[in-house]
Amino acid sequence: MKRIVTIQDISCFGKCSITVALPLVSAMGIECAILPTSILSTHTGGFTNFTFRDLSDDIPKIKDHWLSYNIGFDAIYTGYLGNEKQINYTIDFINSFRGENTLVFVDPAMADKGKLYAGFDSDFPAQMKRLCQIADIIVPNITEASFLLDVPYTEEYDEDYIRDMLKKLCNLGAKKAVLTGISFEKTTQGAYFYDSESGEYYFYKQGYIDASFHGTGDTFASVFAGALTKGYDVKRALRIAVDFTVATIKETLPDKESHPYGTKFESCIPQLIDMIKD
Ligand code: PXL
Repeated sequence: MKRIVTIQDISCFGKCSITVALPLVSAMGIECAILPTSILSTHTGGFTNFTFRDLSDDIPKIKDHWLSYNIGFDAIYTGYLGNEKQINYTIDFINSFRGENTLVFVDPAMADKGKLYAGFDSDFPAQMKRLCQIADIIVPNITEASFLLDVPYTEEYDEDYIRDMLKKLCNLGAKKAVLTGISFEKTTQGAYFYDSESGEYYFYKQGYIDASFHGTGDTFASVFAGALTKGYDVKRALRIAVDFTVATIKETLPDKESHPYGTKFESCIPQLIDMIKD
């Protein structure tokens, strides 16, 4: 059985990060170890006065304990990290556990719709950039990519702009990059992939849905990381991740008002299992 470790926060209520990654990765038949970097009462979007317990100092201790047991991982999947210290410890963790065949998958979860998430200062993207530099694959949305590249955020772009952005993202150090939430026309949205080693691009889109829910980036990243870890080629993995994320959004649309904090992804898990039947 393949094994992923996911390094990100636990948001106790709100469906994102570990509470999304753990069930989805498990449903894909992959063992999912967790390294919680902080515990929040809720995620930081749409809630105020949330609690934040910083678990940074546990990260090296957990790392050392796992090393003493020779525990290994097929993939290291990182998501939301709360501060520079967590990024430094995560880089150190990757350096300790990375083997020849370990997939290092980085979701630089820090921003959306042109803005950094609550609690991050303007220096944070430079820190996240250091983590992206050592990844095999990074999966920013266009806001995160703009912060990583230090260019102004824009919703007006064409295919050349996106291809150039993907190249620049790979120039940071990652071999592959995916830009999520890409819309060249009002009716569609998808994910654009670039492999800097082969020079190949691939865009996979679905119909545009005019609604946004928290945690959909984490749903995409968890399923994409899972499918890559299973050994699926990137295009197939990307299609599964996009299709599943869209399915969770469609599932939640009728309850949009009562579910702004997350999707009803749980009801879609049987679909995910179907999608990965070989
Ligand atoms: O979904 C990304 C995410 C993860 N963790 C926390 C967040 C967010 C997005 O807002 O606030 C704590």
